[in-house]
Amino acid sequence: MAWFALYLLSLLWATAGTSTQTQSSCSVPSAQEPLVNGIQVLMENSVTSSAYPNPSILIAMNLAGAYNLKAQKLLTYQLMSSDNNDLTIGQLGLTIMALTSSCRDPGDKVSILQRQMENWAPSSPNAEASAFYGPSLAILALCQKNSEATLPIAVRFAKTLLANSSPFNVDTGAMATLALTCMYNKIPVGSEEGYRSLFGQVLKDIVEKISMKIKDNGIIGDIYSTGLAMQALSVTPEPSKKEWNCKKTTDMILNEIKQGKFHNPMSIAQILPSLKGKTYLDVPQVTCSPDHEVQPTLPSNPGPGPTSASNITVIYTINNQLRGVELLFNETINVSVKSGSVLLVVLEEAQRKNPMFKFETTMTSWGLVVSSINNIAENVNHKTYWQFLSGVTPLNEGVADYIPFNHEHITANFTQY
Ligand code: B12
Ligand SMILES: *[C@@H]1O[C@H](CO)[C@@H](O)[C@H](O)[C@H]1NC(C)=O
Ligand SMILES: *[C@@H]1O[C@H](CO)[C@@H](O)[C@H](O)[C@H]1NC(C)=O
Ligand SMILES: *[C@@H]1O[C@H](CO)[C@@H](O)[C@H](O)[C@H]1NC(C)=O
Ligand SMILES: *[C@@H]1O[C@H](CO)[C@@H](O)[C@H](O)[C@H]1NC(C)=O
Repeated sequence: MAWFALYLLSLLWATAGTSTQTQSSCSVPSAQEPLVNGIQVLMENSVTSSAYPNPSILIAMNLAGAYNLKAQKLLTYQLMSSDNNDLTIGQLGLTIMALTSSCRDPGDKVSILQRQMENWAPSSPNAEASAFYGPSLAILALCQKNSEATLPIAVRFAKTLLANSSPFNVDTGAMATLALTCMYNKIPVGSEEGYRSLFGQVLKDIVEKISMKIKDNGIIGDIYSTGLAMQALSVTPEPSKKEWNCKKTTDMILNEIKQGKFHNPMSIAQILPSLKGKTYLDVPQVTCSPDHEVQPTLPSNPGPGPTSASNITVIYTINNQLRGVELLFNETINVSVKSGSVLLVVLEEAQRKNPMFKFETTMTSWGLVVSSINNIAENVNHKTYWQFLSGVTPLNEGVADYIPFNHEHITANFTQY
């Protein structure tokens, strides 16, 4: 009997041990640190006076500890002088957090965002999940600046989220978790229990949905949502029933970094905090030490990859079955490009061969978006965009990053989200 009790106790001890262990043994092993430094340097070096001033990059470099102080300064000044009228609520939220992480006063940006969020309502009662991504960023930023004034805004947001039934999106769920966790942690003492139970309930709901997206290999959603999901799962006051093996996820991401999947600076900005044990909730606590440059240990160069001069053929279809009855089209072209070219080169070559394939792009934080093909343009009000597919599977990278293989069938399909 006593033996059995002891056995049970040791079992309990073992499980308790492993659950804390999964959290703490989750940091990047020191042998792999140069790999992480390598992508951080890549991200920081993407900052130039002509590049898109990306607040997510400033947040990531400040959370990680910046190496390139010139880039840090340049980006800080670019963001300080950005015109508030050109920014969406999500971009304002990111810019406020970015300036805060550089120990700068975001000035009137906070009150402007506050006013905009007081008037916020979802575009429709059943808006698509990603419509909550920008508002989550806004609430996260406002929560860090003035949580008490943000309370009514966050309550309305949480209730809308709870009522929404559109398909779940991991990136958005993660950002909403960060925003509502910030609010949850700052509920004023002595206020009604209602706040705690509302935020708690929504957090429980979202975190459960994020856990459902944890794959056997550790990836949460897809590789580009994993960084944000890791942040969410590591801060939430409402852990899910399904256990999360953080080490497995970290190892998988390190592997993907080795495969070169994180070269887009924005993809690095979204994964780096998690690899450094940081989250967006740490932004107000960043300490800005006096300028002294630290040199990172970098990975030994693997040398240039296999360069093959041969060409590949890509089958490229543009399909619009949505807009302008007399404008419907479904055209296919075979394009020959140098092996290893990104998809953008295929689009350029198609356009050169046949004017019907002409296209336009817009610059964003993730790089170039294909905004128009054959005069049919994406439209936020109609929720239309050009979706890119390989066969029938949507691509998980944009045209400037994705590298097609020989005889791949790429389709640009005009569709709705
Ligand atoms: C919302 C959203 C969209 C919306 C954007 C429009 C809108 N009105 O909301 C729509 C549905 C159009 C969209 C399209 C695509 N998206 Co998207 N999108 C997002 C999401 C969930 C949030 C973006 C956001 O609101 N950011 C907040 C605001 C404040 O920041 P912002 O810089 O102003 O945001 C703009 C850019 O993010 C841009 N954008 C959105 N998606 C993409 C994708 C690429 C490749 C580029 C260059 C720009 C871009 O649109 C935003 C609004 O203008 C992110 C998730 C994430 N982790 O970032 C994925 C995300 C950025 N998208 C992604 C992808 C893959 C795509 C598509 C390529 C999918 C496809 N197969 O076609 C297409 C773009 C195709 C094209 N025509 O070039 C990936 C990018 C991964 C990568 N390594 O490149 C992400 C990270 C999702 C993921 N986890 O995989 N997207
Ligand atoms: C468009 O063309 C492709 C390739 O020729 C074909 O497989 C597809 O069925 C067509 N789609 C429509 C809607 O006509
Ligand atoms: C395009 O390539 C496909 C497969 O590689 C081939 O079957 C088709 O005949 C080609 N079409 C043209 C117009 O060259
Ligand atoms: C090879 O691809 C390039 C574009 O990358 C193109 O200009 C050239 O014509 C192609 N060569 C052949 C033989 O098709
Ligand atoms: C292309 O878009 C149309 C219009 O939204 C949609 O009906 C169709 O299913 C899409 N095709 C693919 C392959 O996703």
